Amino acid sequence: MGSFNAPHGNPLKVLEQALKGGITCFQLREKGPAALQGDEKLTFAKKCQQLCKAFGVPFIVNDDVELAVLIDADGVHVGQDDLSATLVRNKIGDQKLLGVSVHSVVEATIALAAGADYIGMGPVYPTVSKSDSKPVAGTSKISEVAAIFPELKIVGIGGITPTNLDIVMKSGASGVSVISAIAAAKNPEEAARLIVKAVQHAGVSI
Ligand code: TZP
Ligand code: MG
Repeated sequence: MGSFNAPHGNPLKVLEQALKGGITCFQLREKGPAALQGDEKLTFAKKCQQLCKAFGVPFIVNDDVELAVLIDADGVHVGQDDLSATLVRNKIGDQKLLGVSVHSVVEATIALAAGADYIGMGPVYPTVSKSDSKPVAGTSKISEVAAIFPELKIVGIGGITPTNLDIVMKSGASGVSVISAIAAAKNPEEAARLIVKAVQHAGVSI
């Protein structure tokens, strides 16, 4: 999430509640017209990082490699239109997590060769959180990539909720990534708890 994704409250409070609810990773996605800039972004990022540290949860920065290196984040996530994954890997070294958004087997192959630790795939369902998102992809590409790279960690994204994630996990995803299902929930802690529970349940029944 970014600071603008929390319609019902303070974004830091929302992050804290999500962490209490059991999220296992956090990605700061501070981009678009409402994004904080400069020092404000830096301060917000550091506060998010501190919260994540307190809960022992990895803190990943979307797109902004300089920021990630500056504050020693746990990782960086890039899309196909951002800095190339190879370049990012060279900049961050081999101790940080590298996530790459992909939409095909070819892109997944390239991401893996560049040293991606995980890939994001979507949008699985329609999303309100990304204005320039690609067409809805469903789960077929996730299944394809998972069949070819069974060890690769795939994270499904886009319109995911506790009630529609089962098929995403059963298609071969290792996890799911959400913005609005938690950040726009009236009770983010409970929303996170429900998602974690649904993911664990889906994992068990594979
Ligand atoms: N990439 C594909 S969909 C998406 C991103 C960043 C947004 C996901 O947000 P939500 O609210 O969980 O649909
Ligand atoms: Mg990006």
